[in-house]
Amino acid sequence: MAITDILSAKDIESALSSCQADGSFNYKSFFSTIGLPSKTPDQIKKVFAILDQDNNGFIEEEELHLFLKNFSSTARALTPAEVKDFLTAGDSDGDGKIGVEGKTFRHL
Ligand SMILES: [Ca+2]
Ligand SMILES: [Ca+2]
Repeated sequence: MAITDILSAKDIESALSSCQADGSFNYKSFFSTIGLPSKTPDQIKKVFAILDQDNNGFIEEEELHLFLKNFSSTARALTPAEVKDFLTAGDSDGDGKIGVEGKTFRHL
C-alpha cells in the first residue's frame, strides 16, 4: 500500500513544501493540507499503518522523527522539538507513543 493510494500526490507535495525549513512543521496544517480530516476512519487506519513502520500498533518517537519520509524519501527528518510537540499532541494516554486505539490523527 502506497500512501498515494489514499492521499493525493499533489496535496502531499504542497504539504511538504510548506515545512521544508527546520522547525516549520506543524502537524495541524500538515494534516489539513493532505486532506486527512475528510478521510474515512478506515483510510486513516491505513495511513496510520504506513506511518507505523515496524507495525507494532504504535507510532513511536523514532517513527515520528522520520514522519515526513513516509510522504517523500527526499523529505527532511523532523527536529527533536518538532517530534516532541507532535508526540505530546498525539499521545493522549501519556505512554510516550501514539496508539491507533487512542486519539486518531483526525482529531489532532
Ligand atoms: Ca511502531
Ligand atoms: Ca499513547
